[in-house]
Amino acid sequence: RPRVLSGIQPTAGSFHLGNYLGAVRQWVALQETHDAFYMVVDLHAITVPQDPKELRANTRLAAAQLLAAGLDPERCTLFVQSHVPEHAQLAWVMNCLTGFGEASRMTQFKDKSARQGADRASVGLFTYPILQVADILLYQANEVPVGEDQRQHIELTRDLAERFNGRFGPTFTLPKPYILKETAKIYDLQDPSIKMSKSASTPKGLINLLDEPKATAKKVRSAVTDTDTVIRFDPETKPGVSNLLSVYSTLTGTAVAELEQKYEGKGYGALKTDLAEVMVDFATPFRERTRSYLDDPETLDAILAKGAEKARAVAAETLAQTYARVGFLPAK
Ligand code: AQP
Repeated sequence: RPRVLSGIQPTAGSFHLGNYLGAVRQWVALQETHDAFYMVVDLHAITVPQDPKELRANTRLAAAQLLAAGLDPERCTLFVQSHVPEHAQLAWVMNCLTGFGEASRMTQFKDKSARQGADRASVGLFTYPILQVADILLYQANEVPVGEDQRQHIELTRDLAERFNGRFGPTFTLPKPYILKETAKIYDLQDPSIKMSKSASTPKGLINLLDEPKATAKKVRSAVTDTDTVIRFDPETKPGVSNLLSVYSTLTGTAVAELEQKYEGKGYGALKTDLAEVMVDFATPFRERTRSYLDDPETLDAILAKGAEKARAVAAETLAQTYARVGFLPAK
């Protein structure tokens, strides 16, 4: 079975619709066909200031949401990144292989540091794509299911893997991004020119899966569309409506063309009211399942402990091989 690896940050508490449709939904499907490793990336979460108590709680919350979304610990390896120390260890080696200019070209860093103020951005934020390189290479992943915003980091991963392999001998598998066109980028409901994001979206533009259903329905009903009234999928000229159609189509498994037909001659109001209902029908059981996993932290922690053990077995082997290739003297 080919291997997949991906991660999600525990930073914000609730997953948002972009995280779910862009990434987590694919994770659930891929555990059936792939040897799948999924993690809550708490090391990435400290690239911005964090509250320790919240980080701990949010790490469990992220794991609970992944299980609620349908990850099955019998079918995949689910773990917390900091439970596998090899991530930070391999990241150091990768840091030393990356050019300063190369790292400076990462658009995610540019966006995030601009939002924080360049002086306040940490070196960790600057090097986080390189930690991500280590995350992927440690597991010799063939594919990485992510949203479009992560494509550049997968390219960096391939570049560094090739560089390492060229310099020290074949060591790492070159991974490919696994990005589904329809859900590669879910847009902000109030500003469909930007991606839905925990840090850049306004509360009204962002759908958190754990929000109150009433609040979710209201956000969908007040989504920005356009002055036209025609319901047609055309991301160029009708980004707001097209975003709603993508979400609707994916959550219900209905083709976009079918939705266009269904809403022909009806206004945006009808589309939004129905989509609000679809969203609530999806989010309500998701919230309940998340809650039930959180109510039993012992079971949750045991799942994560078992996952970390499985992950470490793979990670330790890759790290040992890397250290040997680099020329570190083995500890006796
Ligand atoms: N709007 C989106 N559309 C499609 N996919 C998305 N992802 C995030 N936003 C969208 C994908 O979700 C996965 C996990 O996200 P993460 O929180 O760990 O990473 P992130 O990029 O930091 O998420 P945000 O909300 O976009 O955070 P900020 O605001 O900090 O940039 C990833 O696979 C990501 O592609």
